[in-house]
Amino acid sequence: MDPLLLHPMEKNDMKQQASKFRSWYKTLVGRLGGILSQVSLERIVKGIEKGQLKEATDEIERSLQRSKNATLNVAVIGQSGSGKSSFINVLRGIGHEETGSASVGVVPTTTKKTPYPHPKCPHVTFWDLPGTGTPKSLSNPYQELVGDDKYDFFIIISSSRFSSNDALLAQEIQENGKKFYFVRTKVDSDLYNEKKSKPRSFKKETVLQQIRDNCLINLSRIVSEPTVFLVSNFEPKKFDFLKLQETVLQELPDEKRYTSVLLLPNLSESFIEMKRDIIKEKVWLQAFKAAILAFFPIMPLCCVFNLSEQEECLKLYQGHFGLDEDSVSQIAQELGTSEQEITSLMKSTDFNSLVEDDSTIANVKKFAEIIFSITGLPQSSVFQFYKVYFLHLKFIDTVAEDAKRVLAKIEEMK
Ligand SMILES: Nc1nc2c(ncn2[C@@H]2O[C@H](COP(=O)(O)OP(=O)(O)OP(=O)(O)O)[C@@H](O)[C@H]2O)c(=O)[nH]1
Ligand SMILES: [Mg+2]
Repeated sequence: MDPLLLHPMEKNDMKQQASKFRSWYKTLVGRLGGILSQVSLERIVKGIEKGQLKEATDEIERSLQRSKNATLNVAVIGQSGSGKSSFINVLRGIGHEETGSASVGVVPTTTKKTPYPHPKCPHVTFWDLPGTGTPKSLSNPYQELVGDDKYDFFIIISSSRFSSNDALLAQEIQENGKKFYFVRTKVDSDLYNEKKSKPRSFKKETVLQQIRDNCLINLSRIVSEPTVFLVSNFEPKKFDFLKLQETVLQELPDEKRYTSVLLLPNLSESFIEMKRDIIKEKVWLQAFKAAILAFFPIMPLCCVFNLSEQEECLKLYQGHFGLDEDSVSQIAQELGTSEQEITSLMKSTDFNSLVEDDSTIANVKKFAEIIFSITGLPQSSVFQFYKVYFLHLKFIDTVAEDAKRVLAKIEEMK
């Protein structure tokens, strides 16, 4: 049973309620982890166990605020021309020729440390650092470029054989107690070149393995369990791009995960699922907090159902899944089709039918009746509260399914 039905009237039952909360929370959290850190989860469980519900809800609020305000600074560093700026553009979902993109070129291009905030979230910044290994490059790139300590982690970009510069950077980052991910770019052109030069013996997997092994052998002299991600900045759906993003998300501090998941491009069904999981988790935590507080006499379960507010929320979810008006028009343009063709795949464009959906209303009635029978809280406010809660779950599911259909269409048409 959904612990939104938890009620502190049954004081002797609070241990059971706390364990219900813990197991329910585990079912909400995707395989990458969720919004609550282990420490916060334990504090909330303890609060419920002891009947100190205000402490539990305060902890939920603190976690939600931390995840909302989290900043992320990622430094991208490596040999000149290795594809750092191109890589940053891919992460920001910006074409190399678009306004605001990082400049990309065949000659040394990035000459000073440049911050590139994510267009959808200014709290997340990618730092494009000038390339190493050119006549103008610095003698000790780490000390001179990195200097301060503001970065959450580094991405070392390399586009050819593992070099002494790559080794130096990896070592310096490691010695400074920072995390790095090693990314080998341009594997598309390696495959092309190998196929051209050895058409009879060419095997894609063998070439990729050779590249991977070369990096791994060299990195293993610096870190104990090295990982290498092979990517092409021209084909981010292929090779290890998705794996890299998943790995980073898994290893990020919990409070930074929510924002980072929302910024994932809709490159795969699994990314769409990750977004769905974490947005639902946030909605549930907010509802859980409100439901508990409602048992305090001074805090009624006040929730006014306002249609235009709900419509705004639906738009917000569409934005999280890359289906806002601007994104739809960009997708249509890229596919050489009309916006109408894309919106015809989206059920979330029909706000009214989502609001009037029978299954949502049935769920609302069921929950509201149970709560009323336990607490005697005014039925109308309980009804409104659950209506907003279930409607948001419906919005999120519908937009996520829309995103999958649009993704399939993009794949079909490309
Ligand atoms: N084939 C291929 N070319 C790439 C890839 N990534 C970047 N390039 C090309 O490599 C060249 C250099 O890319 P940049 O992104 O400017 O490299 P950079 O590391 O930022 O270079 P500097 O700013 O000079 O240090 C450009 O011509 C890009 O189009 C890739 O994954 N595959
Ligand atoms: Mg550059």
